[in-house]
Amino acid sequence: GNVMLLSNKVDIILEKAMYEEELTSDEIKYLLLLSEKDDIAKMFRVARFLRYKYFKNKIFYYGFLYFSTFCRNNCNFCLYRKSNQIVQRYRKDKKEILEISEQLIASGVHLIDFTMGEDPYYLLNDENLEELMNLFKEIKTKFNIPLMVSPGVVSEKILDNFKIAGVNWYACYQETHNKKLYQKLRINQSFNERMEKKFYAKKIGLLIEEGILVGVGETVDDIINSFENMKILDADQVRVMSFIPQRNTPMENWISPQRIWELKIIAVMRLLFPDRLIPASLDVDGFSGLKDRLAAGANVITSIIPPRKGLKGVSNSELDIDDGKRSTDFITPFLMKHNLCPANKEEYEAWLLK
Ligand code: SAM
Ligand code: MD0
Repeated sequence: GNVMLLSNKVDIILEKAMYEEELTSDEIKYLLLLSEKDDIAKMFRVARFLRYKYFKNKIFYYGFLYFSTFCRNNCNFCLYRKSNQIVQRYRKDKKEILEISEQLIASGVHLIDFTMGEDPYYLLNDENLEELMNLFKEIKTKFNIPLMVSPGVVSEKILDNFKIAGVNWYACYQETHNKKLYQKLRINQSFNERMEKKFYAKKIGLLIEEGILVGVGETVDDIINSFENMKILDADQVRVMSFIPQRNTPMENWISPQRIWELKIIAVMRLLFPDRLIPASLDVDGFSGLKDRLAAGANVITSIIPPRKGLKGVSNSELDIDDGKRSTDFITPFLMKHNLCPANKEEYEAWLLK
């Protein structure tokens, strides 16, 4: 009975989590360090229980439109870092962006994430930037769809303009909240500025997504520190992604971390942020990585990309894209098989207004 059950430390902590009582850092650490299969399975069950409490069996779909892969930065982990001369880059024009958006929307995504490298074409030219803002406005009025932008670090004025254009979300991942580690990953980029832009975005009424990259030399305490920062930011969507080594970059010979680490972090995020959005990204392990991430408590499928449009992913620039395995047609039957289903438009939009 209960007495037996609660004699286990893991059960005591998970019961607290289930009732949404605040966990101490030691308890969070204990969960992150779980190594017994049964214990981890129990944690995933509680994560799914909390997901069900807030979202029932409804999953959200995010289209991913990486419209420019040009970047002025030199992130050590990224394929698209400026110094990588061997990568073929593209910048989609207005017509292509509109067409792809329309196709994504018709396929049933709840949101489109417009992502770019820190492309000087937009960031250093007011006219081009204005055209981009107009494009977002046009997409908003034409299709009435929630929008996310992932443009990197931009000025407050640009964030204001995104808000005016009707953009809902600003995504900008810190990768780590350990300043020393951050400096090794995001070479010559200000830690504080990146954080401050998220606080500013939140202040002007944008929803924000914060995220961490794992397998890059972080400690368990770094992860706990990131959770604390996500709390302080009051992030609406929180994510973790396993690092994928990229050819011709300083970290190309690193070994990608074991996926159980990312999965445990997804589950702990669900316990700590039960009512927030947590992605299962198709970008890390493609379609085959979806099942485990959903089982760990994720509730948004991100990186849905239409095939054969010349679009790329970030961490897995090609995996599952052109054969259509990152499309809703392919994913929905799989969800149904696992007693989950795509939410409808109204359900997603109701969450945004909560
Ligand atoms: N350029 C913008 C920025 O840096 O914020 C937006 C897009 S950036 C390419 C999106 C995210 O992809 C990064 O913040 C990082 O978390 C993730 N990412 C990039 N390279 C990765 C890799 N090799 N493995 C896993 N995730 C990666
Ligand atoms: C994803 N590949 O959702 C995308 C990307 C950027 N906002 C998102 C990392 O997995």
